[in-house]
Amino acid sequence: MTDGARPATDPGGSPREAATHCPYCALQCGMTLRETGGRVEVLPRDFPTNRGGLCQKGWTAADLLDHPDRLTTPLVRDAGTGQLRPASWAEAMERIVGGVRAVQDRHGRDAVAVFGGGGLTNEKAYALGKFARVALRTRHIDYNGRWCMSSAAAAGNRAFGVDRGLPFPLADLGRARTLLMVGANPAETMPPLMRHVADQQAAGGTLIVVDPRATATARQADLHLQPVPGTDLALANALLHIALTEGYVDRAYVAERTTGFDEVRRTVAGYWPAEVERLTGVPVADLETTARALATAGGAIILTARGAEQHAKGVDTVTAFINLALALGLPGRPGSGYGCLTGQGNGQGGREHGQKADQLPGYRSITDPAARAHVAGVWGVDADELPGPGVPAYQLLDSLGTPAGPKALLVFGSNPVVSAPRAARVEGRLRGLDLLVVADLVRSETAELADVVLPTAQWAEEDGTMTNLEGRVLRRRAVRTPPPGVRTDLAIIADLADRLGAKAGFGDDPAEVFGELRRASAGGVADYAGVSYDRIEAAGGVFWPCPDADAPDTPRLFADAFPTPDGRARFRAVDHRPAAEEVCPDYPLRLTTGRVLAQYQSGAQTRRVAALRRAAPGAFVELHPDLAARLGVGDGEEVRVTSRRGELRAPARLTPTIRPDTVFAPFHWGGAARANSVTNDAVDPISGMPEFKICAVRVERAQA
Ligand SMILES: Nc1nc2c(c(=O)[nH]1)N[C@H]1C(S)=C(S)[C@@H](COP(=O)(O)OP(=O)(O)OC[C@H]3O[C@@H](n4cnc5c(=O)[nH]c(N)nc54)[C@H](O)[C@@H]3O)O[C@H]1N2
Ligand SMILES: Nc1nc2c(c(=O)[nH]1)N[C@H]1C(S)=C(S)[C@@H](COP(=O)(O)OP(=O)(O)OC[C@H]3O[C@@H](n4cnc5c(=O)[nH]c(N)nc54)[C@H](O)[C@@H]3O)O[C@H]1N2
Ligand code: SF4
Ligand SMILES: [Mo]
Repeated sequence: MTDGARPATDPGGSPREAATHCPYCALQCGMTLRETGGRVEVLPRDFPTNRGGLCQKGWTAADLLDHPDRLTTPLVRDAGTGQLRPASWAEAMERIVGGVRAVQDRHGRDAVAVFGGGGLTNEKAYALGKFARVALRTRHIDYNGRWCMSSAAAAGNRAFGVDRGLPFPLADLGRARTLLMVGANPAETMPPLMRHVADQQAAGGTLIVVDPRATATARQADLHLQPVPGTDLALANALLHIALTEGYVDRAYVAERTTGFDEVRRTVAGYWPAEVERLTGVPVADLETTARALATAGGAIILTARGAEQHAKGVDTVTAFINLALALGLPGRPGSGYGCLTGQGNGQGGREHGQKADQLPGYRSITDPAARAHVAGVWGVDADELPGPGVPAYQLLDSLGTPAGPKALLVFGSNPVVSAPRAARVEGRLRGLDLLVVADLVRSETAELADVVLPTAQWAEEDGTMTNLEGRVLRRRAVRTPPPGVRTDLAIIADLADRLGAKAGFGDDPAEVFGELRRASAGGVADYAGVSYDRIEAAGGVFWPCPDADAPDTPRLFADAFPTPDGRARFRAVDHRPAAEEVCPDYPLRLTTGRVLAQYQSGAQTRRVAALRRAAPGAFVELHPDLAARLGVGDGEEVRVTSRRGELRAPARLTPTIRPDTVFAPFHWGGAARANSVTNDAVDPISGMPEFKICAVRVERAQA
């Protein structure tokens, strides 16, 4: 049996239960799966992040297990008909191995690329990174976390010397006297998280939300700042400007625990609140109230999420909020700090163990000779054989099939045809490949383009670990085995490595792979050496770094020092700059994109769940009624949103909750309603994060 899954119950047999976590977002809500007579039921389970709560997506997660759309056999593209047709595993694997060999013989090793996902377990992310480096021996691997966490990760590393989304347990939110959420809408993206916010407000704390839309989260806030998209950096600098003029800066903390404040002080001196009001649209009085609430309430937490981060200046924007937090002496204080809300189920662990272009397990750098030697030792290969760094996700996808770019791509856990920026261009690149392989549960829009599709197991059918938004390593547990014909990702990777003649061993047992991951991560920043399945089970999760099986784990970072060479956090002066694409007479409006409660990401999974489809049946374009009146658009009428890259069509949804100069579209749908046909592929120069959250568009009635 593969993957440590337990045998399925006999129909009518006694129920089998597994204590596990939701397959979707980084909150990783606790749930119990109960299988009775072949049917799997989701029951909420009390866990410190969700406290017994689940959102609609979690409640319905088991609906995909026996769904008619589920893939249960490999598919290969038929040379005659050009269509995907069922095939045996042997045929599918031979087709892949033959294709990989042909491409590499002709164009070299780097001509094959791998694209991973932040939903993969730690074991799978680790195996995939190892597979690229030692089985394919290509430098080209990156993953969808680049769309998600890369800007906050880069800013965190730069300032603190470590990238753990929340450097404290989520429950600390309940203790924050002031909570500032910038570009985060957890009421829709992580609903049970709002229980901690409710605690915070019930204890007399203040919630301040920064969002161009009055979201469900913003409506719960004591103060909502509604800036022009793409102006958060200036807003943060203005808050620090006010903190300086009002004498709120924690001088002792700055002197003892940080470096580089002088330059930041000089820079923010130029951010006069009145000027920043003109740029952001946020009144000076609200800026002052916010600065005061952060500085004088006796503790504050500042959180960013994708609204602030998915910009071509996302790293600097996060840095501006970190500067503010440091100046107020927040990081490392109980009930205070800066954190970023990680998005995908294993968004945190997925960025630690080697599926990132420049990274080896344990958050090690692939260019560091000592890191290469350590990991090569664990893998039993020569360090000189390991490739160097690849390129970030968009650069990789945009190079596919071009003369210098890879000619083959293997995708595990992403649906870039819907979720990549400037998606029509990416789709074209994928179509130009010699070989596209997609491992998925369903025929996603990306699988539809593949030469080979491999059916993979779902969360309820596999064991492993996930690292949630708090940096807490959790156990995913199988309640049943995969259906006949379906293999786990680990088994697929191991089989491919074997067929490709890899020197290093690849196992399909998650516990064994985790044991190897522990050794590979030992001594790294994200050190898992002291984490074991047993310890996770006994403690209900283990916070990394955890180098020692006999020593405590690390729920809170930075109490005494930062993991930088001198132990101090680093300020860095950053300046506002305009979005990569500004509005102009031809494209006079700003488009921003994001999420709705009942759909997840590219929608490949959740669009197939009937209850979620009923709750959120299709795309829409949010318009302010004043803007709609000017455009002559009625509620529900189809509109066309056009940018320099393409267009999307969807019904207008009129709401006074959005700024009149901005329109919003969710990105969960493909086809004519695909938001990413319109978005800009400008990327942050440091992180490679695309500018999903702002581009210039024109909106008109589709039937005009
Ligand atoms: N229902 C649901 N939940 C999810 C997901 C999902 O797809 N669906 N995905 C998961 C993942 S991977 C992620 S990354 C998280 C994302 O979680 P969030 O970051 O909370 O989600 P988004 O909707 O992308 O963006 C949040 C808000 O940013 C605002 N925004 C847009 N532009 C700007 C701007 O320039 N400045 C500011 N301050 N705000 C702006 C939007 O109006 C939006 O309300 O959600 C996770 N949870
Ligand atoms: N316009 C716009 N675009 C965005 C964003 C935005 O805010 N606006 N947000 C970006 C962000 S933050 C993210 S995270 C990305 C996400 O976008 P994607 O990377 O497309 O994420 P998913 O839709 O979760 O894709 C996961 C795919 O893998 C499959 N899958 C699920 N679990 C597994 C598994 O264990 N193994 C394998 N092999 N397959 C599996 C699913 O069925 C699905 O087809 O989208 C980004 N795109
Ligand atoms: S909030 Fe996230 S982890 Fe919790 S049930 Fe919903 S999707 Fe699942
Ligand atoms: Mo994400």
